[in-house]
Amino acid sequence: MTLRPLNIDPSKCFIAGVWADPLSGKTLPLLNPSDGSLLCQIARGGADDIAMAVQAAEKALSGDWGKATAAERGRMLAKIGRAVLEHVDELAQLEATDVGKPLKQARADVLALARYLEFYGGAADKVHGETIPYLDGYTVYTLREPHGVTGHIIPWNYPMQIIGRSVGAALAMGNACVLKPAEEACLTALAFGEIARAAGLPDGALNVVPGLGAEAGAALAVHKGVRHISFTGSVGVGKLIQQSAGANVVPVTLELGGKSPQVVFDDADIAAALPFLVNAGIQNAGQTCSASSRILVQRGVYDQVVTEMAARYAQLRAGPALADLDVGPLVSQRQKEIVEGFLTKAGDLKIAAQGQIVGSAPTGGAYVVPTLFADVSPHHTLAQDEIFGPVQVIIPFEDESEAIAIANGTDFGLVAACWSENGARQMRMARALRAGQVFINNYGAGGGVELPFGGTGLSGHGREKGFEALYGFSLLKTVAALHH
Ligand code: TXE
Repeated sequence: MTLRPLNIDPSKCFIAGVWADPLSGKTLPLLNPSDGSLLCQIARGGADDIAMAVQAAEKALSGDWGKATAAERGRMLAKIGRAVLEHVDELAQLEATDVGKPLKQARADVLALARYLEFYGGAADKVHGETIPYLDGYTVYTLREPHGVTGHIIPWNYPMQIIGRSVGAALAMGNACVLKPAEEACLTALAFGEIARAAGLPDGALNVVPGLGAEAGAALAVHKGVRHISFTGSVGVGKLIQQSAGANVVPVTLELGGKSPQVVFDDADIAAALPFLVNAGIQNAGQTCSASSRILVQRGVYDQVVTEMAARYAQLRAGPALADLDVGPLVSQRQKEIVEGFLTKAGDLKIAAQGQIVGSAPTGGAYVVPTLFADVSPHHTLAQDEIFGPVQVIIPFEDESEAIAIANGTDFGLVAACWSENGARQMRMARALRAGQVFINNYGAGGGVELPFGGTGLSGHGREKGFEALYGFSLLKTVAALHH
């Protein structure tokens, strides 16, 4: 792996536009999930580095970045987006290697990052307040102002996409960001800092501090200078972040994963549904917050769907990220152990089909055999808990009301899909499904950056993507002027 074209030094933090040694002098090993080898040492940032990064962000806000007009910020983001595209090959290679995802999926992530920047660049000067009719003698209007310094704690599964949707939106609204990437995959976050700097983003508008969650992450979440926190990750850590933010009374956006169902009715176009049913479960080896890990199928087409999904599973090949197969390794041995723990808990559940790990996959890689279970009870742990691996369960149901009860019968509420050719049923299901987004006869709608995204229940709260993110990353101020 070469870091040279991207000009990054992963053993350092990126603060105020320069590479800074972590103040503790400590580093952490970063491993290649495809073979277990050491990729490089990364900075083990801590509270002192976070404090420096927050200070750099505050300085940017009182300097050029704070003074930039909305149109200037928009142009800046668009320019960074174009710079990202100029580095599409290097970034895709880096993301694939670091996360372990197949190269074509990593490439799609780079394109998504560029698209976020294009979208938020164009939107920056189109978010405005309103005038409000009020008592005689008053002029009342609202302003949308930046929060100030925003903290972004992101996971390892989609670093570039999550940077696009959260840092992109925060910068568009004039905030200055401190980004804490995951210790398992932080290279593209660092590369993005450098690309943005080279494109002209003022120093300190974006700072990247790698490190452990309990150290750098926790320090960012409690820092009093941080005015908004955006977190994507596990439910347990999300609760901690909410507590920290609560102590400082700052808003948080939490995106915490799910157990998202696709509901297939007897009248569905099964041929159209099949690729979505499988891909939504195995993309990024199932390590996707919106992964569809539960497939609910009505009795009339149950056997057909099981047979046809099983046939697709039998063809799935898992192997090294750069071999660009269907499924890569999981991000780490720890993640592999979590998923294998679920496979152990499967007990005597019926395995409908399994893919295979290719012979050339190195033994040190974090590979898990893609596995499809059928006839699963909706109450089984595999049908209730987020697995975050290439594992799906199929659950039969009799009628619409049972489908709704099962679909809504977990603690999560991120995504749900309904497959049916009946228009009235589509509308009923769209309302009945408890989720932040519902897809009818598709899954994910191609991931469009325009579509607000977020959850309910243990899936979190707040919305990223689309214009909603811009509202979330801004402070609404009401001005009431009395002028007799
Ligand atoms: O997440 P963590 P992990 C789920 C998924 C997965 C499980 C564990 O089910 O199996 O979580 O993954 C930082 N204060 N998701 O352990 O720990 C951490 O450094 C502040 C779903 O990797 O939540 C990283 O940057 N920050 C999810 C980020 O939080 C802390 C994506 C996420 O790590 C911290 C990832 C602390 N005390 C996992 N502890 C999704 N929604 O897509 C950790 N962090």
